[in-house]
Amino acid sequence: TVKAQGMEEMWDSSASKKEHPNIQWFKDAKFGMFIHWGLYSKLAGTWKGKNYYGSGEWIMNQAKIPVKDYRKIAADFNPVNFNAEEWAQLAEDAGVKYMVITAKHHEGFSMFDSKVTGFDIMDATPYKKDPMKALSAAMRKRGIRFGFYYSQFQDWYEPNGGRNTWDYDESKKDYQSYYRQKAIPQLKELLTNYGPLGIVWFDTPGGMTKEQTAAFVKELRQLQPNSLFSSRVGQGMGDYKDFGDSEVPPVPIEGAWESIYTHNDSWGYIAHDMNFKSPDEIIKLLANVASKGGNLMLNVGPDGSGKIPEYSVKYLQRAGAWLKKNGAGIYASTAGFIPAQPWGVTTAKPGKLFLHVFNRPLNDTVLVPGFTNAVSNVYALDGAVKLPFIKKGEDLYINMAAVKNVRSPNTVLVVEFRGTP
Ligand code: FHN
Repeated sequence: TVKAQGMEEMWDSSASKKEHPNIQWFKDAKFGMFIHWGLYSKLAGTWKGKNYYGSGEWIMNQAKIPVKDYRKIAADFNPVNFNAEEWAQLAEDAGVKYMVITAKHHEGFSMFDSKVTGFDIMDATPYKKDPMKALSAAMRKRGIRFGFYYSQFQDWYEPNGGRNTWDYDESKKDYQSYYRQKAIPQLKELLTNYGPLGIVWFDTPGGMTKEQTAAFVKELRQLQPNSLFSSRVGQGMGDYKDFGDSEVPPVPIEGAWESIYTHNDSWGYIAHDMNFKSPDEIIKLLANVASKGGNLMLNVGPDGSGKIPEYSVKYLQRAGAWLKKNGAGIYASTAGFIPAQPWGVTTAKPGKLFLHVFNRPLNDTVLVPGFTNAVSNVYALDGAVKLPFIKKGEDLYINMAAVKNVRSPNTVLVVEFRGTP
């Protein structure tokens, strides 16, 4: 494995950096659900009859919608189909171990009950309920960690928030006053009113020096020392590394980290985006990320009524069904010590190497080269089917003909061995 460097300039991967004492659950989790949900979900990728594509949550910026028009969307935002139990049940069925949802994205709208602003779901919409209260409770009930995404710098609604250049003059902004008056008090609300949070997921840092970021982190940490902060808090801080959007590192990486992916092409709901990753693609992506030692956090974008797109529901459930049988090769695993092969990738646990066979060899013979340890047993995880093997020097040959399910997107074979690799 190598240290994460150069992948995201701000991340401090020095060995001297102490790990967060509560990091182990995150390292073991492997699979998380990301949710982008806000006023943009109601626009669904369309503004004044024009269709936008790519990132639904960026529509205010793409269409340069003035704040005075954007705020009106809230008056019609009424997600009556939102059902916290259904969302939490989907998370459980999908087999994710954590969920992170947008409390406030760049648009500046608060999807929670905030006393700091009137531009929140309680005050500005007919819905007048706090969906985050219900969701955090439903997740806790199921023992799945819950966390908030919070756009700490970009806030296109506020005159002093980052990056709205169509209403405000960026050079005249006082970012510090925005941090003092909105971001910090809101983060305090989130860290106080929703029980223990697994993660606070920051995004697109800006407007703070290293010293200011350190003070910001320190102040917030006091409220929930057990909660993990993502690396996008900026300035090399945070408890684990997030790679760029839709990025998997090419080689195994040490330490706690996460790859983040959209399910279709957008984070926020776009009605005309039907490019959903199939269950097979999700299963392979998850194994690929795990084989490098990281977590996959996969996003879904509910619509403005509060419904998660049916393809996200169906496909995540199918991925979850695979995980029920094959999760031992994913959860709590570490990067595989055998690099990617023509047939697939590997993950590991003490005394076990998991072969994730994506491309079943036509002769049913899986070659694992460079395997130095003595092998005691080989079997397919699903059904515990024992498989014959031979070792020729450091080449391990496994015959998987006895595995009958030829359609599986990822057949996991377990190699039990003696000693340390
Ligand atoms: O600009 C955002 C984007 O809308 C989305 O939230 C992603 C998710 O990782 N983060 C930012 C871009 O990196």
